Amino acid sequence: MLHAPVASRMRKRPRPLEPSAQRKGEVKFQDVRLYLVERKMGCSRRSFLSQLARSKGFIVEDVLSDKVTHVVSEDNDAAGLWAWLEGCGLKDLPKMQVLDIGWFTDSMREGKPVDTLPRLPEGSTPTPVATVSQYACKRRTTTQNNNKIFTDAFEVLAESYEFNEIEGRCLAFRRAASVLKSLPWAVQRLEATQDLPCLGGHTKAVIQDTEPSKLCSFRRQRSCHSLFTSVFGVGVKTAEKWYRRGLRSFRDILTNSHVVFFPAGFLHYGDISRAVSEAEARALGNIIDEAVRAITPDAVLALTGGFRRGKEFGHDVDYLLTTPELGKEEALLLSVIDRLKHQSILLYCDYQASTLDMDQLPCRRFEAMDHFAKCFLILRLEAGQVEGDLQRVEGDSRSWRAVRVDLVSPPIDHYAFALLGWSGSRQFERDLRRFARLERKMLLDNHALYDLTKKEFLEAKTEKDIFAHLGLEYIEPWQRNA
Ligand code: DCT
Ligand code: MG
Repeated sequence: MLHAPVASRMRKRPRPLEPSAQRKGEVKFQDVRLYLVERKMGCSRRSFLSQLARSKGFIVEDVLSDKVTHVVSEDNDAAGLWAWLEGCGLKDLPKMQVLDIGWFTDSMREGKPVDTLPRLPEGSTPTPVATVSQYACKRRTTTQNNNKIFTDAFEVLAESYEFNEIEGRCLAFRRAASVLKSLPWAVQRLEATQDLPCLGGHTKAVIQDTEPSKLCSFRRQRSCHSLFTSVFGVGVKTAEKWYRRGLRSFRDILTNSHVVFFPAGFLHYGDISRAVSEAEARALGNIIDEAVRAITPDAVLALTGGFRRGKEFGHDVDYLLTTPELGKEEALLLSVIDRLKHQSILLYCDYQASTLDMDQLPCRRFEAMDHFAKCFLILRLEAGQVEGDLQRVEGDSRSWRAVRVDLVSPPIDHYAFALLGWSGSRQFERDLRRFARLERKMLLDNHALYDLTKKEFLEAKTEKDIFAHLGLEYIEPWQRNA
């Protein structure tokens, strides 16, 4: 990522490349003229990369002039790089693409210039930052993340703080990541983040100064943490306990005599730790739909979770299931489980009966599970049922894989709240609840919306009704990837 050199040191003139290395390849891209910044990249790497680009049909300029269309730099901090570029006396700088080495390597791999992210114009930002809300539920966030390089770093740190129970910092990095995910442009200079909400000193320091080495130990801890929690049934606490005991791998756990807890997830670990594709989710939807229709033809079955938000991959498939007739939903869920069992595709089932009690509502703890009847399943999915191929590791010759499925059964009068809650993302939900509480004096959860001023529950048949009660513009599910 980006380091902080002294801008003045960058004023050094780039050493010209060996003329003999020039113009050997045939030019394929007349409109693209690259310039590689030597600073940090070094002379020999610059020379090597220039030859590579030329062999792939790119024009590479040795000298930075107004002819250049794409400036590529490696490991330079944005602020220093821009200060240097501004000092080069270029007329056409505003038109140039100023890009990180990632764009260059992607382009070399594809053998053509890959699309660039929207460029951040000098001194201004394409979306007025003043209009970016501190609440994710007032932002529209699609699955296209223009700032992955930063949001990944923030999420590594957030998980690390969560792991170490430093809640405030964890939340701060989550919120900052969520703000950057919503931007339709890529942050290329720290100054561009100046007026954005939720970006405090710590997060800005990461943007300015993230060095791979700093993230290394966090990553190591995180990789164990998510390795353990990826086992279905292992919560954060257990993962943490194992990590603190010095356990770093599954072999460590399986051979450690102190570990008595042996969750069901190990049964199909290889399969359920692998992402589920959209095609696989669709195939499972068909299977569940068929089972549901055979029992209750007019039942309501809805896809929720990440796939409803348009994600291409997820860790599980989430469905809501209910009946138009109030009070029949729990029996339907049990019958569906039975049917899946008879079809021999039920590999694992953890059923939780409803504990819904209106007197206990509204619940103030979001991270706690809701009270609806639900089951956490592992289902067997046959390759023949999926359009395309199954997600599997190379060399796996089985004709099926195991997939995690959550089926949640709210009564129809709570359906809209359950749909909104289970559609996520988690950050979107957290901010909806925070917004409701702080801005509207209302309590929202997966079951209901309670108006603290009027001291009454507000009814809703659809998600739109809930947004309307909250006085929020409706946000489509595919815009909730906060
Ligand atoms: N949820 C909830 N209450 C919880 C946990 C989660 O209401 N205690 C909501 C938030 C997201 C949704 O349920 C689905 O959860 P996941 O499957 O964990 O998230 P996802 O967005 O579907 O992500 P993935 O694609 O990884 O499955
Ligand atoms: Mg999910």
